[in-house]
Amino acid sequence: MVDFTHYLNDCKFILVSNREPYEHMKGERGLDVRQPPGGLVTALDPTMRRTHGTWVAWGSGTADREVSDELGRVPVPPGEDCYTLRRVWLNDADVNGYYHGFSNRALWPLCHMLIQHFEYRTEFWERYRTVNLRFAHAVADEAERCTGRAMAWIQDYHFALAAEFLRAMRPALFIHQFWHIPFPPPDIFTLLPTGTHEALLRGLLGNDLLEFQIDRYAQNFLDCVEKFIEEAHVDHARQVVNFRDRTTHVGAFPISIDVQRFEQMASSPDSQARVATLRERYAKGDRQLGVCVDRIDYTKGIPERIRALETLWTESAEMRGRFTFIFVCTPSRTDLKAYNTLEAEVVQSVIAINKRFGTSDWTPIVLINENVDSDLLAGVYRAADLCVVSSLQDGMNLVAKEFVACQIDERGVLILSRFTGSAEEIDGAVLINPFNIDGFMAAIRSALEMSAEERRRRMHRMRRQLHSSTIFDWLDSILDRASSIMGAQSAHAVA
Ligand code: ADQ
Repeated sequence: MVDFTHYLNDCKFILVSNREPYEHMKGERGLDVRQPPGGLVTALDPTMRRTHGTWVAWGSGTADREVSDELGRVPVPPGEDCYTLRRVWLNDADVNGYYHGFSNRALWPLCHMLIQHFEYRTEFWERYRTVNLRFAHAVADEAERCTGRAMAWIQDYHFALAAEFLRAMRPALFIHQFWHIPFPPPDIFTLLPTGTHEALLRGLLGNDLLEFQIDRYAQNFLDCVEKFIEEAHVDHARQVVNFRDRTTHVGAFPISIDVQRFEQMASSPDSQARVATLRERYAKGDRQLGVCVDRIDYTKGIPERIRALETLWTESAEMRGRFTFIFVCTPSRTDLKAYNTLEAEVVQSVIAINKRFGTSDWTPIVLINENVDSDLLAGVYRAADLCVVSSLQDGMNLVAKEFVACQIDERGVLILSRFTGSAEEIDGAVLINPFNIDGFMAAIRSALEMSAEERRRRMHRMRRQLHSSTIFDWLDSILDRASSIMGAQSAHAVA
C-alpha cells in the first residue's frame, strides 16, 4: 500500500465524483452496502481512509437517505468509520437533465468527437448548472468545517462548472480536476451553443490544476481557451493559463490500474483452473482464443470489430475455425436509447455470425452479455492469445492495461486502437485504425501468425512499462504536482 498522506500534511482532502464509493441498498434481508467496481474507488478508498477526508458524491443508493444525517453525511466504510461520505441528493429531473442529458448526451459524444450522437437541450444545460452548483455548495460547506487548508479534487466531465462556482465561494481553496475522457479540438467544441462552450471553459479555469490523460487533450483544451476566452492568456510551452488574475496549470497524467492486484488475481489457483477450462473449451490444438471487454458504448467500436471479423471470415474461408472470440460486453447507460439500440445490434450481429459461420465444433463469437467480477475477468485475460480494443475514441482505456497485467505467461498479443490514450503510452501493441476494415483484418491476421518469441518480446516490454506506471504512480504524480503548486502559492502569498 502506498502512503500519500505526506503530500497533504494537515490539509483536508475533499474528493468529488458523480458515483459514490459506498451505496446503501434496500435488500431482501435488510440493508446491503455495495462498493461499485472500478479502479478509481479501489485506488482512492485507501487514500481516503488514511487522510480521514470527505468524499462528496451523488447519493444514488435506495437506502442512502436512511443512513445519512440531515446534511447527507455518513461515516464510511461501514463499521470502520474512517472518512466521511457526503451525499448530494438528486431527483429524477436532475438525473435526467444533468446526468443522462448534458453529461451523457451532450458532453460525452462531443468529447469523443462522435457528433452524430451529440444532442443539446437547454433543459439539460440548466440542470447541469444547478447540480454543479449544488455540489459546489456541499464542497464549500465541507471546506468550511476545517480549520486549516483544504484541497478539493474533482473527478470528470460531470462537473465542468463546479470549480468556478466553488472558487467564488472559497477563493483560497486549492481546487484541481481530473478529466477522464478526451478533450476535443476547437472545431468540435464550437458545436455547443455560443455561451455554453465559453461557460464550460471558464468553469474549468476555476481550477488551480487541470489534469488530462495525455498531452494531446491538454493541448486541445489550451487551444479552445485561446480561441474562445478572449481575456485569457495561454502559455502553450509552460501549459499555463492566466485568467482573471489567477493561474490554471494544465498537464497530462495518464491513469492506470492496480497492477499487482490484477497479477495476483490472474495467478490465483482459481484463475489457473479457469484458464485450463477456457483453453480446453475454446483453444484446442492450433485454435486461438481472443477476448474483448467493454461497456456497450458507441465509443468502443464494437460494431466495427464485428464487421472486421465478419469480413475476415467471409473473404478468407481458411480463417474460419482458426480462433474463437469471447466478447465480455456489459450493458451500460441503459436509460439512453442510443445504448439500447447498440446493445440489440451487438446481440443480433453475434447471433447472425454464429449462425452463418459456426459449426458443430466451433463457435466464432461467445458473447457474455453481463458484468463479470474482476477475478473472473483476470482468468479470461490470462487465457487469451489476443485482446482487441477497438475504441473509436477513448480517454485512456484500462482494459488494455488489465490485459497486459494479467498476461503472466506472455502469450498474448494486444491489438489496440490508435485512438485510445493507452496507444500513446503503451509500446508493444499492434495498432489499428478501427474505421479501416482491411487494416483491422490485417492486424488480426498478423497477431494470429505472430511467433511465440515476438509475442513474448512485445508483452514483456509492455509489462515492464506497466510496472512503472500503476494507478498509485498516477495518484502520486498528481498529488506531487498539486502540492508543489500549492506550496508555491503559499510562498507567493507570504512574500
Ligand atoms: P470507461 O469508458 O468505462 O472509462 P475503461 O477505461 O476501459 O473505459 O474502463 C472500463 C472498466 O470497466 C475496466 O476496468 C473494465 O475491466 C471494466 N469492464 C468493462 N466491461 C466489463 C464487463 N463486461 N465486466 C466487468 N468489467 C467490465 C473512462 C474513460 C476511459 C478511462 C477511464 C479511467 O472512458 O478512457 O480509461 O474512464 O479514467
